Amino acid sequence: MALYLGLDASTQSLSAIVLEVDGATRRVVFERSLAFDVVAPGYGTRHGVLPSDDPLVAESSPRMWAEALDRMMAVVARESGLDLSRLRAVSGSGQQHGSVYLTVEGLRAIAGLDAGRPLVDQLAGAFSRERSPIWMDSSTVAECRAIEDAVGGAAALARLTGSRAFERFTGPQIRKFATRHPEAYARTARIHLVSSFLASLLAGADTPIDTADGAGMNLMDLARGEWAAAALAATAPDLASRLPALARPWTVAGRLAPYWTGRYGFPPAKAVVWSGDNPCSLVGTGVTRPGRVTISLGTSDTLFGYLDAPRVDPSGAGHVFGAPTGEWMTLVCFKNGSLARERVRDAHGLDWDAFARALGATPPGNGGRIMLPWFEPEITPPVLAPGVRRYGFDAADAAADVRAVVEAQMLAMKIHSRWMGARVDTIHATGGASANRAILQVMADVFGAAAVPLEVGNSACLGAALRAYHADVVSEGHAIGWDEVTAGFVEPANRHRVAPDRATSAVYAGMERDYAAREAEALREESR
Ligand code: XUL
Repeated sequence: MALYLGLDASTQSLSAIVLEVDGATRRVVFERSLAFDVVAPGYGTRHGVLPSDDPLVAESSPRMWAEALDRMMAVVARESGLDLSRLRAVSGSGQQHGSVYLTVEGLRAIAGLDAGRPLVDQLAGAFSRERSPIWMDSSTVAECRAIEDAVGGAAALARLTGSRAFERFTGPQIRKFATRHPEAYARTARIHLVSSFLASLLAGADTPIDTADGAGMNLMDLARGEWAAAALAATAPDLASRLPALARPWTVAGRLAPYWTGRYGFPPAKAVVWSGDNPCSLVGTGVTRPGRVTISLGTSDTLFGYLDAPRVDPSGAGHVFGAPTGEWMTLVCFKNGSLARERVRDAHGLDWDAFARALGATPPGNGGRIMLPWFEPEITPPVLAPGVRRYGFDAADAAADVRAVVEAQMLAMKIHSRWMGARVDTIHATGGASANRAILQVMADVFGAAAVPLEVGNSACLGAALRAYHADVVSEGHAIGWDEVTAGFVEPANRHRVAPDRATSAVYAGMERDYAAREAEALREESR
């Protein structure tokens, strides 16, 4: 019986899932989550993000991520009760786009970790930048334009890398760092993604970026899976020498380093390259062929699907990333996801049950009341000056507010995913809020498609563990299809399936036009 460990470094927490695979017997045997704010309060993050005076800046601490990884490995070793000698491979999932800046000393420290001392104590002088920019950052508008101009425009950059320049993508963030802090950039020996940084700590070596997460940088040639020289030149001087190699998502980068075997008794299991949380979620929700779409309701809300060719979004709103299967995936990301739902819940002193009851007590369509839920700067559509707009009601009306935020999120997802051209009959729903049936009903009605939650809630972490399993089998020289990899793990919880209501879907079809019109009007005002 083999064990596989998947880790997930998301915005707010570090999670672990261990799978047991024995022929057709497959089950999750361990699951745990550690919230950064709770287990590492000394770093001062709120919901995993460091405080900042500038609302456009969002950063976190790479040191905190390393400490949380160390804590989680201790928990898996000491509290899971599993016979870890059966652990064959480990992989992981990281919040996308965020970057980690290492010095030469940092690379040396990673290669020589001492099992006798805590990991984080060995990272003194390891970073040329103590605060890592993360996906919630929108402070690089000027850098985005400069990069697009240098490669021949937004459409040219999208054709090359899969996306026009986006503020949170790694390339624009690197450009900002290199131009504003040239001395610190000069001291930077390696720039990793969150995923490849944590993978490097596990392997005790400088580990490649996988081509799925690499596509979220505005730096990779999407079709070839190689660094795109024109994009690198448009971003920062001598960037090629500062980036790790790119590798296919099932690459075994090495073995768990002596730090993990010596300190916690792990076996030298295969250390598989990590990937981004959305690519991992693609696998963890079983969307490994066309015709299925996932909506993930996490810190960000994302909608994604599988693609068998690298077609890009002509409207410029969406992205195309690599998929862990070696093909591609489409994605649209909304920053005002769970934090917006929580803001409304908290503003009215509700818990999630009361939130669901408020949804149930209000009519679909909300009697024409509409909200644009831009509590934070928004990614889709791009909104830099946050501000919630309410039409036909005010913030004091709790029930209307609850329905308005959920309807707005679902309508925006429907409108901004049209370019994917996906015929949706079933939506696989994942993330914390997918357990809320009232929210799933709005999703089903807006899309006119059934919404089904999955048995395992943390699909990114599950996907990471499944990728460890896949890489282990492939590295032994055996072929294995993705349906076989995911069988028994990504089953939709059909007893919780929510069917769309035809009459309600008709109400939302009309409302879609009104919502799009309100959104367009607000964007015009913002650009004035
Ligand atoms: C995707 C994105 C977010 C982060 C969240 O493009 O920015 O979904 O990956 O962790």
